[in-house]
Amino acid sequence: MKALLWDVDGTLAETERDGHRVAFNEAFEALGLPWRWDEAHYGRLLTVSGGRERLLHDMAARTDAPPLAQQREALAAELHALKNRRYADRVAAGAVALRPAVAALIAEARRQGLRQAIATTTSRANLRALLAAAPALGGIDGFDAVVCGEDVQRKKPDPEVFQRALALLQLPSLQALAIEDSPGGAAAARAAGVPVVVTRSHYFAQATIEGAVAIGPGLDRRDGWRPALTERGGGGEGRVTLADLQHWCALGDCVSQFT
Ligand code: XBP
Ligand code: MG
Repeated sequence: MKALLWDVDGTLAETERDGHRVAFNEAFEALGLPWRWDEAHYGRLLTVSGGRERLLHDMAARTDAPPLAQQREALAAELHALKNRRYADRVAAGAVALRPAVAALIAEARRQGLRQAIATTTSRANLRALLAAAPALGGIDGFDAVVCGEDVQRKKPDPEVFQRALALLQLPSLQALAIEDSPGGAAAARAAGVPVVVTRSHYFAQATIEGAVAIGPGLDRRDGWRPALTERGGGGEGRVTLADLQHWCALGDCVSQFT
C-alpha cells in the first residue's frame, strides 16, 4: 500500500447535514424560493452526487420549478454558486469539524512516507474552505494529488475521480486504498479497482455498502469494525492505524454487512 485516497464529504468531515444542507436552504431563501430541504429529504437526495446535479434532480420533481430545462440549469447554477459561498462561510464559522482521528491517521501516513490524495466530487472551493478550517492537514498542498468535481466528466459512482487520482500519483490501483463513507463512493473506488475502507457517516449509517475490505463506525474507534480489530492493537491510541489498513488490504477479502 503506497497511497491513501481520501473522500471529503462524510469522510474527512460530516459536511452534509449542518454544512451543505443548511447552505442550500440559505441559498433558496436568498433567492426568495420557498423550498427547504429537511434532514430526511436531504438524505434521500444524497443518492445524487454533486450539488448542482442534486438541485436539478430535486427540481425535476417539483411543480413550482421553472418549466424549461434551460431555465432550471441557470437557476441550479446560481443556487449552487450561492450555496458554495454560504457553505464556505459556515465552515469558516466552525459549523463543520474534521471527523475524529482523521488528522491523526493523515499525520501517521505522512510520517510513514505514504502518498495521499483527495478524491472527491465536491467543488474545489468547498475543499479549500474545509482545509482552511483544519490547518493541521496542511491545506491543498499537503496532498500529493487533488481531484475534485470540476476535474471530471462524470461524478461518483463513476470511477473517473479515482482513475484520475491514480494517474496523477502514477500508481496502479492495488497500491492505493480509498477511504469512503457512501455507497456511491465505495462503488466508484471498486469500479476503479481500488480497495476501499468505509467509515460510516451520519447519512449512510444504515446504508447497504458491499465490497469494502473493511467497514466500521469511524477511525477513532477499534470496536464495531468488520473485519474485527483487536481491542489492544492500535499502539494504545484507541484508533484505527495504518497497520490496521495494511492488514485489511493484505487480507484482500471483501466484507459483507449481511454475514
Ligand atoms: C459529495 C457530494 C457533493 C456535496 C456537495 O459526495 O455529493 O455533491 O454534497 O458538493 P462524495 P458540491 O463524498 O461521494 O464525493 O455542491 O460542490 O457538488
Ligand atoms: Mg462522501
